[in-house]
Amino acid sequence: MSDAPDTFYVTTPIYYVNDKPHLGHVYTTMVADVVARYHRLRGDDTFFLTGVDEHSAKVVDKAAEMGLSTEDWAEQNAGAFKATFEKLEMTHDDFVRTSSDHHKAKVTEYVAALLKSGEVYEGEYAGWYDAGQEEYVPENKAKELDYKSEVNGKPLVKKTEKNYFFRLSNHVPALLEHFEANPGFVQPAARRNEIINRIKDAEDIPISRTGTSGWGIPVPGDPEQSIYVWIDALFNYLTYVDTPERRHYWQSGAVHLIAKDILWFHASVWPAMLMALAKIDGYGWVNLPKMVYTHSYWISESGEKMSKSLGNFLDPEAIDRAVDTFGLDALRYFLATRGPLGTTDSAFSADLFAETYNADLANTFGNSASRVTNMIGKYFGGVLPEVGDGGKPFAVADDALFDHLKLEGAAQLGLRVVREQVDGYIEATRPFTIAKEPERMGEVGTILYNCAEALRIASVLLWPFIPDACEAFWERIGCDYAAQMKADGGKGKLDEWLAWGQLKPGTPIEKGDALFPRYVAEKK
Ligand code: ME8
Repeated sequence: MSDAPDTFYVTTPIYYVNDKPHLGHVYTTMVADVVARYHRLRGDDTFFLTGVDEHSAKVVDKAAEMGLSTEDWAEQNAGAFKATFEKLEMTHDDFVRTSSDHHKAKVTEYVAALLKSGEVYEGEYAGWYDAGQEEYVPENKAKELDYKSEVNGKPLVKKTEKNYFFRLSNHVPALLEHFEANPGFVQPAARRNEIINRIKDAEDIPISRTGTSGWGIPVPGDPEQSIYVWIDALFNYLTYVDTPERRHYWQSGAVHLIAKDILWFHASVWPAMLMALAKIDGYGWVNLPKMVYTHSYWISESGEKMSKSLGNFLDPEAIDRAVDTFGLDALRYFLATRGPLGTTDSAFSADLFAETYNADLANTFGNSASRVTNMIGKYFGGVLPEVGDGGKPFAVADDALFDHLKLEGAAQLGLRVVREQVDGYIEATRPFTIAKEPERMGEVGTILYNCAEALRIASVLLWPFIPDACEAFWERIGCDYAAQMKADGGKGKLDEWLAWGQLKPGTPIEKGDALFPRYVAEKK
């Protein structure tokens, strides 16, 4: 199923700590988590990075509004992000805080090198500024937008300041060449075309701000200026792996997962800064990311008021409500398989959530697991029967689904095994009918062994999406995979665990409670 062990580095945006995490933040981190879990299982030397972006003026403003120091407010929200990700069983290998000493020292070092090389220079900037986004908007774009924020509709303001600039314009030809030579750099393809058109007219960009009340990283040699939060933030992907032990992750080609709101920075400014850095002595090892994968948004369901059971889907409490109602696995499964990974937004619908849960989890994996363990209980006293001559091995092919973020397809692989190799097979062979003839119990045993084995294989495929249920199931069928998952994410076990015939006849099989009890909507 896979080639030689690879190195895999996946990142999420680092989120602003002006408030607590909401479901949108959880989404990108959960997608990265599902993908990282798969890569570890496949045997890749995997590094998964998520975290928070602290030096934003939004944080300063919100802290003042709350009557707290900026540090305390940032600390509190960084803690909330960390706690949420832990509660949701994310398997990130490190958690970025841009206020950390390592990050600040590295950003200072990179900007000093860029200044010295002339890639960053001092100048004066006058332009249209979107205060909500902390972003300057180029004249042509500002005009197009009628001088209003693309995001919140508030008027853009004219701002003049002394700034340090990055020579983005110098890198336009190289960027365009890179896009040409690497069609997979920005995905999906439709996003790539948007960016190419915009890069053509790229001008130099300011990368510093005048005085943000001591919050932020000072420009080396000019403490009156602080490094613009976006530049500080983008560098996180590099600073956190810029150590002798981790540098190979960077060099393997990062996979950046982001949403469409922040594509411009990731597809133009970021690679250009890396190109500039790579030309400087001592940074020859700095290469470009492999891919910037840009998903769309979760949006509220049009036409429908806030749903009773899930409430306003994006607010921080929505995460707890979804977990309380359906369970953590179900939230992870729904977000990963029904989310806006492509170029269209997804409506977060409570009905679709319940439907997906019942169809894919309760009625498929959960129901088949109950059926098969029940029959083993009933006909074989809860002991896995011998498989006769009718052992029914099958192979699964994944077609690089995870590499292309085809998460719904990847989950369907596991479900298809359940539907075809268990449900369909039981319908075709009818073990409950055969079991009425005592001399045919050998046949029944073979059928149930085949079913248990198929469910085990399906659970390996489904584990990145529903790890808790799969681990509970393994416990019931006497597999020790959970301990290995805990130890090293099941590193490199995929091929072995997908191979037919791992379960040993004679193993006690436990029925247990339903893995996914059917959800019945409360009466409205
Ligand atoms: O932009 N649907 O941080 P941020 C899907 N700090 N994803 C969503 C979403 C939604 N409705 N809402 C938010 C920043 N997201 C910067 C990033 S990176 C160097 C710096 C996710 O807190 C999505 O991943 O505004 C989006 O890109 C990100 O949250 C924005 O988070």
